[in-house]
This record gives sequence, structure tokens and C-alpha cells, in this order.
Amino acid sequence: MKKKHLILLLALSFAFVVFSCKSESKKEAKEETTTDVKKDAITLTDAEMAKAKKIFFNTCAGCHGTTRKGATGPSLLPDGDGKFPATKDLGTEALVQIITNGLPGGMPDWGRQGVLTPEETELMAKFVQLPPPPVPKFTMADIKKAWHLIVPVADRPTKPMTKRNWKNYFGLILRDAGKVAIIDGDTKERVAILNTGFAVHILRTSNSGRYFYSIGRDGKVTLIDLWPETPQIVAESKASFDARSVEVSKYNGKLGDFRDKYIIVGGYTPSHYVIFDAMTLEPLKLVETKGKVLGKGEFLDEARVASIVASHHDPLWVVNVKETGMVWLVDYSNLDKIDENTAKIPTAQYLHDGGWDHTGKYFLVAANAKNKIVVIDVPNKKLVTIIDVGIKPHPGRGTNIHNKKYGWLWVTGHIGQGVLACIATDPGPNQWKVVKNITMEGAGGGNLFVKSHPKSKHLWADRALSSDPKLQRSIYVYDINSLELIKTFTVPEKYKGRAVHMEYNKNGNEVWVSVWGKKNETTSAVLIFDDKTLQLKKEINGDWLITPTGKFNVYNTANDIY
Ligand code: DHE
Repeated sequence: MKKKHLILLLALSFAFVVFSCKSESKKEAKEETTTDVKKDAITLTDAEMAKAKKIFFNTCAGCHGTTRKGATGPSLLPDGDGKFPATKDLGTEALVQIITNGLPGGMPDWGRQGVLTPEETELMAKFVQLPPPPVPKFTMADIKKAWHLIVPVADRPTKPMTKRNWKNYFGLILRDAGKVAIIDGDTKERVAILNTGFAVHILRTSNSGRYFYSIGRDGKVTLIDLWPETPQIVAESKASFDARSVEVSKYNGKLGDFRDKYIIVGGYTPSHYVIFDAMTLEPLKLVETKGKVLGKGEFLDEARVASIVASHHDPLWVVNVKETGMVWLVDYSNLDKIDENTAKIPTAQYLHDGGWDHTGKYFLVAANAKNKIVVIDVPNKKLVTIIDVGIKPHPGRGTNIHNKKYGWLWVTGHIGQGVLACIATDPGPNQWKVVKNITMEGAGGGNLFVKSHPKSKHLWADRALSSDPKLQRSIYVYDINSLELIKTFTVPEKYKGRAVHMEYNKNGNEVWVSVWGKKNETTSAVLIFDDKTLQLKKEINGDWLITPTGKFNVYNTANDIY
């Protein structure tokens, strides 16, 4: 690699790892990008452009944005943006290196993993040096066209038709197979495999637990009824081209009973949210989320909806608008007045994932590229505080543990640093302080998810995004009182892939972990651990188990137990 490319690559690595955009580093990166690099004009044929757009959508847009202005990852603009180097200055050779080998701050090694071939890698290196293509529209008319009611409510069972303990079912995402498996948590048997479509990202349940909602990265939302003897898809729709979040209405109180009345789907592209009838998926309302950064800065069309959670105490969804850093508290009690009844709270940019504290009053969300956790007092509709944590926090929904010394703690891990930050949530002098940073063993970051349960004495953490092949197959268990590591598991050799995402069963005495292998291999698995003895008690495997990622227990998801 030429020396100037190496310098630029290092500048980008640095920027990507630190993500703090401190003024000195900004200056440094800027000076280096002005280096005179001779560029050959880049052209792509229509077919190459179409292929590159598809690959960008599947592997890059989540972190870098469809308009490539950056979010979790840096901007990828031909002429730069003053914060990150111009892709034209980096050039094809350096970009190929980055896409092939990844970067320590979380950029995956797409080439080394075999997700992109060398030809595809070079194509993407060229694509990001060209101006970003325009973002297509997806209107209410398109959403209505995509709506498909398969089993009307009147034709569905009025009581569970299965003798199984359906409240202990797990919905398991088979990401690259485009399917969701329903597994009986008591017997560990596979009850159904359902075709939900491209790369389902998460599942959430109805408030009653009877239904699963899946949301695909293509914006497709699927309603799965768990009451028939064999669980069944009863409705489908599509909210956008690209999405990550779905949530149901959970409020029952003075203003009415809204439990399982509506669902909301958050669109990445285009940036909007869509409200559907929760029982039929009929689309009811579309609200755009574009706006000014923190309510007063640059106007952004790409203001993607990241996590959404539903309050159990108020008719509110907490909708986190990534690029503008606005937390919207969407009041669904009157859909005609939804915009005027929405509180829009400026917080910090690049909001991503988050969850409730143990009271269900405070919502904590990562502003991941700013290394911060934002705390919202939901009933009082106000920002409480913004907490500095480690590099690129990634809580999932986080987890709540009760510690003898500090009381209730909400915990997040980090993608960019091997640290689990424990934030005290009880009122008192420590409230909203990081009272303990648990240092994980081994170099680098790569943690994606943490999990505990009110009945457990353990805190579990994965390392799925580590670039170290051993760490990415390790699961760590900490004592919730000493906050010390008490056990490390490594995935058995016979299974290939990374250990990712933990979920407890309904009784809180088992922990399920996915071994996320490649899509053309049948060596993935779900490992089930006894949470008391910390022994591996059951392995779920088979030809059907392709690329398992998230898994969601019906009871725990419906009741926000994490
Ligand atoms: Fe996720 C949650 C976005 C990559 C598995 N992921 C979320 C949420 C968001 C999000 C906004 C919160 C949803 C909510 O609570 O309402 N995820 C993104 C991305 O933008 C990103 C970084 C890149 C992308 O292009 O998608 C990304 N996520 C991943 C993965 O690579 C994972 C490991 C596998 C996959 O499916 O692609 C992955 N994300 C998950 C899972 C959750 C999740 C399992 C739910 C965690 C939970 O327990 O609630």
C-alpha cells in the first residue's frame, strides 16, 4: 500500500475508533485529506451501480446512512464532510483494505468474513467514491398496496388451541434464511418455521403475548399468531425500504384501553414511522421524522427511526430519531392529533438502542457515535441527563441488575471498548452515575448484548463483534454483587460462528445463546445454559438452524423483563 494511502487509512481508523470528533482530531483528519492524491475517474456501468446499491443497502447503510452522511460509522462522501476524510482522497486501494479487513472501532471485516468477494469489495470501494444515489420514496399508497390480511380476526381462535406452554415460546430469528422459528421453551422442540422474509432484525410481542411482530431490514412487518396448534402468519405489511424497530401499544388507564390496539414501525429509509392496526396490520398513519439536528441545527431528510419502546404507564411510544438526536414521545391516544401531542426532546446525535430502567419510568438510550447514554423521564416528558460512557455503547435494551452496594443498576456494553458500564438508577447521590466499569478480558471491544433477569444472580455478556476469533465465540458471566467475572464459555468446536444475544426463559433459570454461523453452513446452534449451575444443559441444532441471531421469550418480551 502506498504511504499516503496508509496515512489516510490510519486517519480514518482513528476517527472511526474515537468517534468523539474532538477538535484536534478533526483538524488532523482535515489536513491529511487535503493531501494531493491523483485520482482516476471512476465510472460504473448500470449493472454495477445496481449491484453496488443493493450491497450498500444490505451491508453498509445501517451504520453509514443511505445518504452516506454517517451515523454509527463515519460519513462516506466523495468530498468528505470536514469530520471524516473524503472517500476520493482515500482512493480505491485504501478503501478495499478497510472493507476487507475492518477497523477496530466496529467496522466489520466484510472481505475476510467472506460476506463480500474481492470483486464486490472493489466495487464498493469505487461506489463510495461516487455521489450517493437519491433516496427513493415509499408512500402511504405503497404501504397500503403491501398490506395483506391472511386470516381475519373473526377467523382466528378465541382461545389457545395448543396444550403447550405458549407463554414460554421463543421466537428465534433465522436471519439469512428469511425465517423465524418458534421453539417451545419447555420441551425445546421446534413448533414452527415461518417465512417472514429478508433479514428479520427484531421480534416484539403483543401486550398479551399472543402475537409476535417481526420487522425485517426490508421494512416488512409480519404478524404471527401463537394460539393455533401450529403458529401461523396472519397478516403482513411493509412500512419502508429499510427498518429496524416495531412496538405495540401497551397502555390501559384513564384515557382508555389501548393494549394491542396499534403497532408502530420505525423506518430507516425513508425516515418516517407508520402506525398500523395491531390486529390486522391495516396502515393507519404515516409521520415523517426529518427535521433539524437537536431541533435547531442543520435540516436533515435522513433522520432515521432507531429503537422504539412502549410505556406501560402512559399512552406513549418513545421513538428515537437517530441523526437529529431527538427523542419523540409519541402520544397515540388520539391519532388525529398525534403530531401536536408529540413531545420532541433534543438529546444527543446518533440515537440507537435502549431500554427501560427497572421501574419502567426512565428510558436509557445510547447515542452511540457520541459515546453517551441519554436518560429520559418518560411520564414527565423530559430529558434527565446525558451520561458519558465508553466507546460506542451498544445496550440492546440494556439490562437491570440489583447490586448489594449500589442498588439497581442498568448496564450497557460497548462495541468499541471491552467495558460494561453499570449506571446507578436509584434516587440518591449516585443516580445516573457510572458506578462501575467492568473491564472485560481480552483486547478490544465487540460486545453487542448484555442480559440478566430479576431472579438471577448473573449478568451475561457476549463479544460477537470482536475481530478476535476466540473472543467472538466467548460468553462471559459476572456476579451481580461482586461485579466480577465468574465464568467464561467458549462455543464448542463442532459449531461454527459467533456467540450472540442472550435471552432468559420465562422462569428466569435458563439462558439461550445463539451461535451465528454463515448462511451456507449448517453448523449454527442455540446453546441453553442452566443459570444456577452455569452448565450447558441443551444444544439445539439441525439443518434448519441457519444464521440464528436474536431470540425473544414471549413472557419476558411482553412484560419488558430484562
Ligand atoms: Fe441491530 C436491535 C439497528 C446490526 C441484531 N438494532 C437493534 C435496534 C436498532 C438496530 C435500531 C433497536 C430496535 C428496538 O429496540 O426497537 N442493528 C442496527 C443497525 O443499524 C446495525 C448497526 C446495522 C444494520 O445494518 O442493521 C445493526 N443488529 C445488527 C447486527 O449485525 C445483528 C447482530 C444481527 C442482524 O440481525 O443484523 C443485530 N439488533 C439485533 C438484535 C436486536 C437489535 C438481536 C434486539 C436486541 C434486543 O434484545 O432487544
